[in-house]
Amino acid sequence: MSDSAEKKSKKKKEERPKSIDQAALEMLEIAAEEGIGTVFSRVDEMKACPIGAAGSCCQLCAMGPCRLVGKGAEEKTGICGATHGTIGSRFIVRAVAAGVAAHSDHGRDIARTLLALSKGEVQGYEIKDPEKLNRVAEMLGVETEGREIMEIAGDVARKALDNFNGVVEDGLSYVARAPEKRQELWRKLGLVPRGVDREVVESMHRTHVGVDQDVEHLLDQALRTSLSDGWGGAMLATDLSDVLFGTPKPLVSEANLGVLKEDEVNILVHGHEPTLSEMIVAAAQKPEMIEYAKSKGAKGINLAGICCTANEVLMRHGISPAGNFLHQELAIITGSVDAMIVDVQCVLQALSPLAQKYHTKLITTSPKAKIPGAVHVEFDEQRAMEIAEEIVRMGVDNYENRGEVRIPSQKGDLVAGFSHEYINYMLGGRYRASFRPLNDNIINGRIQGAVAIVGCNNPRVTQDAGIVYLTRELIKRDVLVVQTGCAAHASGKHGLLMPEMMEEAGDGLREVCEAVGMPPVLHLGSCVDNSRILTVLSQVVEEGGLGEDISDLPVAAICPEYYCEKALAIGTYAAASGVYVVFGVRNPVEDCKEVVEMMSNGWEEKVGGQLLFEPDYEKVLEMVTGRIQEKRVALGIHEEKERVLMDMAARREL
Ligand code: MSK
Repeated sequence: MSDSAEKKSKKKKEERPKSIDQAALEMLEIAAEEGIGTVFSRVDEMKACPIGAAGSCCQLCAMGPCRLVGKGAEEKTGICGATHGTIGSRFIVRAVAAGVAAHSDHGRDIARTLLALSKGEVQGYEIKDPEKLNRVAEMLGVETEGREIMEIAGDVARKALDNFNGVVEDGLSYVARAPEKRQELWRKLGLVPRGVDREVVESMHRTHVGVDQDVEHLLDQALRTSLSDGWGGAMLATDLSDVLFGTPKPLVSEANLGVLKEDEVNILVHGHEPTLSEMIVAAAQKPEMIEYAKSKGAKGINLAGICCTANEVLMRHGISPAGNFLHQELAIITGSVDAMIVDVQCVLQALSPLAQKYHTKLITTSPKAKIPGAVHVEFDEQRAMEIAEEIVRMGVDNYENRGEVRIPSQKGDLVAGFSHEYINYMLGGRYRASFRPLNDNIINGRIQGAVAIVGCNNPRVTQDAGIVYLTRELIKRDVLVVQTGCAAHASGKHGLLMPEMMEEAGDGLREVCEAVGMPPVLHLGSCVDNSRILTVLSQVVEEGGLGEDISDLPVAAICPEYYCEKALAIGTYAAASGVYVVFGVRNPVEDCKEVVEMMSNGWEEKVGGQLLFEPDYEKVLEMVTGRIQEKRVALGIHEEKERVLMDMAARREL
C-alpha cells in the first residue's frame, strides 16, 4: 500500500466511531489507557479475509481450501468442480443449520426441564402459567380435559421432544399456527420441516462434499431447516419458557453499564438460556443471601444481564440489562463485576483472560460449554437451587477482591415485556382481546406497517448506530417497530423503548400509541422470541382485512448489525414465512451471484419473502419503506384517507 493510500485508509478507520453509546466510549478510553484489548480493538487488528468474506472460499475438504478469485473468477470452480453457486449455497445451508441447532437445543433443554418437573425430579421450578400450558397442549394435540396439570405438562414435554427428535407425523406441530395459505404453500413446495434434528442432520449431509450440488435445491433445504427453528425449536423454546417461568407482561427497567452498583455485589448473567438464570434471580433475592452480602461489606446483591439471558430475566422480572453483545468485556473493565455467569452462545472467549486481569469470577455452567480459565460449576436441574445459591455465594465472596471501580453513569429507562398475548390484550382490552384495532389502523393508514429490528452488534460497524437510526426514522414514518435480542438492548440504552418516544413518531402512529397507551417501539424479548413475531403476524392475517398470508402484509424485518449464524437462521425463516428481510454489515455470499439472485428474486417468487444484504442504512430505510408501500398498494389501502381529529368517543372506539 502506498503511503497516501495507507494514510487514507487509516483516516477512514479513525473516522468511524466505535459506538454511539457514551458508556461504551468511556470504557474504551479506560481500556486503551490500561493497554487492554477488546473486541473493538481486535477488529482493527484483524482484517477480514476478503476471499472468505464474499463467499469465494471453500474449505470443506482436504483437496482445498479452494479460492475462486482472480481473473475469470466467476467461471472458476474448486478442485472438485464446485461452482461459486454451490459453495455459497452450502455456506448458507450450514450457517442456517448451526443457528437452528443453537436455538433448538435451547428449546429442547426447556422441554427436558418441563418433563423432569412433571416427574417431580427437579428443584425450584413450577408451572407459572397453567393457562398457557393448556393452550400449548391444544397446539400439540395433548388432551387436557379432566387431567392433572403435571400429567398435561409431561405429555406436552414429550410431544415437544418428538418435534425435536423428528418423529412427528406430517411435519412440525407448530406449522399449524401459520396462516392456512402459508401452510398450503409450504406443503406444495415440500418445505414443511420433518423434525428439527432431521433437518439439521440432512443439511449437514447434503453439504458434505459430493452430495447436493444444485443451488436451488440446496437453498430449499436452507428454507426448510430454518422453518424448523422459527416454527419449531425457537417457538417451542418461547412457549415452554412462558409455561415454566411466566408469560411476560410490560414492566419498567433500565439498561446500560450504569445499572452496575459500586456498593453492591454485581452478578451478571450472560448467554441465552433462562433455566439457570431464573434460579439465580430467586437465589439472589433470598434474605439470607442478602444478609450474607451485607456481612461482606456490600449493601446488597445487584443482578444484571448481558445478551439474551438478560432479555429473559428482563422480560419476566425487570432485571436490568447491563448491555448488549459488545458490552460483555466493557462490563468487566468497570472493575465492578464480581461474577459473570455464562451459559451458551455469544460468550466471547476473550472474557476469560480479561476476567483474570480484573477480579471478575467467570463461571461457565452449561454441560455443553467450557472456557479455559473459567470456573466450571455445572448446572443440573435436579439441584438447580443449590447450584444457583453456590454461584451467587461465589460472587458475594469475590466482592472484597475488587480493585479500582469505574462505572459509567449512563443508563436508559425502558419498558419491556410485550408477549404476543399481551399485545393482543393491550390492543383489544380485557373483554375483547383482539388484533382488530391494529389491523384497522394499518388499513386506515394511521400505521403504515410494521418492521422488526432484531439481532446483534458487530464491531465491524458502529455499535447501535444502525439500530437507533432505523428505529427513529421508521417511527417518524408511522411504522410500528418491534424488537428482540441485542437490538432491543440498544434501544433500551438509548431510551427508545419508552412511551415518550411517541413524541418522535408520525402523527398517525402517535395517535394510536396515545389511544392504546403503548410505546411505538415494542420489546418482544430474546432471540428465540422472534417466534413471537411470527405468531403476531399469523394472528394479524387471521384477524382479516390485510390479505390471506404473511407475505401480503405491509411488514419487513431488519438485522442491521448481525454477526452470527443464528441471525442467518432467523433471517431465513422470516423470509421462508413471507417476510422481506434486510441484513446490514456485509453479504457473506456476495461473489456467488446465483445464490444472491435465488435468495432475493428467487425466494420472492417461491415463498414471497427475501433475504437481502445492504450495509448502507439509508438504503435499508428506503428498501423497507418501499416494500411497505408496495404491499399497501397491492392491498388497495394506499390511498390517503382524510384525517379526522379524534374526539374522546372516537378514541374510546379505537
Ligand atoms: S444475544 S445472537 S448477539 S442478538 Fe441473542 Fe445478541 Fe445476536 Fe447473541
